[in-house]
Order: sequence, then structure tokens, then C-alpha cells
Amino acid sequence: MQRRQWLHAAALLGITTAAGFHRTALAQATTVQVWKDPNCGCCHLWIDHLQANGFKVEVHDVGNTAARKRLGMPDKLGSCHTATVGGYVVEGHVPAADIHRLLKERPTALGLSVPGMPVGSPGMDGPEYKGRKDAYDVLLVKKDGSSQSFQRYPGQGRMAQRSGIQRVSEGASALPWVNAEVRRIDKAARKIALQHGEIPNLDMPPMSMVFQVKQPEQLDALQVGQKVRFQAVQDKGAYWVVQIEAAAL
Ligand SMILES: [Cu+2]
Repeated sequence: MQRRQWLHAAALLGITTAAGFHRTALAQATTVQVWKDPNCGCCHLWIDHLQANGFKVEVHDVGNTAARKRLGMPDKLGSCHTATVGGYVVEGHVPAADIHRLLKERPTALGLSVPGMPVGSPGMDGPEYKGRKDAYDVLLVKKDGSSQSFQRYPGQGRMAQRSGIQRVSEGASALPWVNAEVRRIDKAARKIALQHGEIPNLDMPPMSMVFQVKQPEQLDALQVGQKVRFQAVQDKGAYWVVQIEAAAL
């Protein structure tokens, strides 16, 4: 960590930088371990946000569903990355200010979560979203899996009325088709990374995201760089491709 970031982090936590002991304690308290998929772009932007706000980050590029399960964060509160800091679990695009507050107040809890990927949260606030800010809550998650609002972000404008992820049952034949380009295929892990357009049923803006497939054969006819169209749902804390096929030429 750079000295400037030290001073910033120390100021936020109200700790003097004069004593070496405190430096060590601070470094331990503010190292964030992050589990994510290597192809997750918004995860990387969230890590940048943490580093810009005084955290030291160690990244594990192995996906986050196993880490989420091991750490006890409920799948229904899941997002694209899972982290630990200071004995707490942090799921999704939680603002650094809320993590600083968590570490200062130290409530009895499992940690914090921002379920899904709300536009306007840190890492989901790039120029492609044109300043759109959706309403969302940072949830304080208890060890029994229950949760309550820790911090409310009201959002701005038209989109402020929308919140969270709209679930659509997988059986619905009305699932929208979404155009995409294949970025990476991992048949062994049953995963595909897609640069895709807006997915209305998931309230997910255009982005690069990793999806699971139920049957690896769904990936057989696909190649990296290919234009495709697909339908997706969210289930058990992950995003799943329901159908995928080559886009009509
Ligand atoms: Cu994300």
C-alpha cells in the first residue's frame, strides 16, 4: 500500500500512523481476500474501487460459488464476487465506505451483501451506464442467513423505482433472447464467458459476464469469437444459460 493510501485509510479509521503496532493491525484489518472469475470485468472494477479507498486486495481467480458456500453466505444473496475482510464476508458490489463502517462498528454478523449487480454500485458505474443509478440496499447478513438493510442507496431518476433482480421462472417460454459474442469456453467447468447486450429479465446491463450451463453439450457447437443469441436466468446465486445458439447471419 502506498503512503498516501495509508494516510487515507488511517484517517478513515481514526488510527494514528505513528505507531508501528497500529500499522500492522491496520494492514491485517484491511486486507481483502476476493474470489472471482478471471473473466469478470465488473469484479475487477470493484477491486480498483477498494484499492482507491485504502484496502489491500488479494485476488483468487477461481470463481466464487465455492467460496460463498464455504463462508456461509446464502446463495439467494449472491453476486459475482465473494470476499473476506476482518473476519467478515462481503458479497457483491459493496461500497468501500460501508466496509469501513462495518470494520469500525464491528456488529455481530456474517457480513455484508449487495445481491445481484445493481447499476450505479461501485464497479457497475462505468461510462457505458451513462450515469444510471438504480436503488439498492447494502444488507447486513446475520450468521443465521437473515438480513436487514445496513445502508440504503436510493438511486436517481427513472430507474430509482427498480430494485434488485427480477426473477423469471425458467420454464417461461417468454424469456427474452439476448445477442452476445463468445469470449471464453470452459467445458470442464461448464462455463461460458459472454460479451452480451442487456438481459431484461435479469435487469443486467450490457457487459462481459460468466454463465453456467447445465449440460456441457450446450457448448459443443460454439467457438470463441462467435456471435450467438441466448436466454439466461439466475438460480442458486449463479447465472445460467438456458438456451444458446448461433446468431442468424
Ligand atoms: Cu459484478
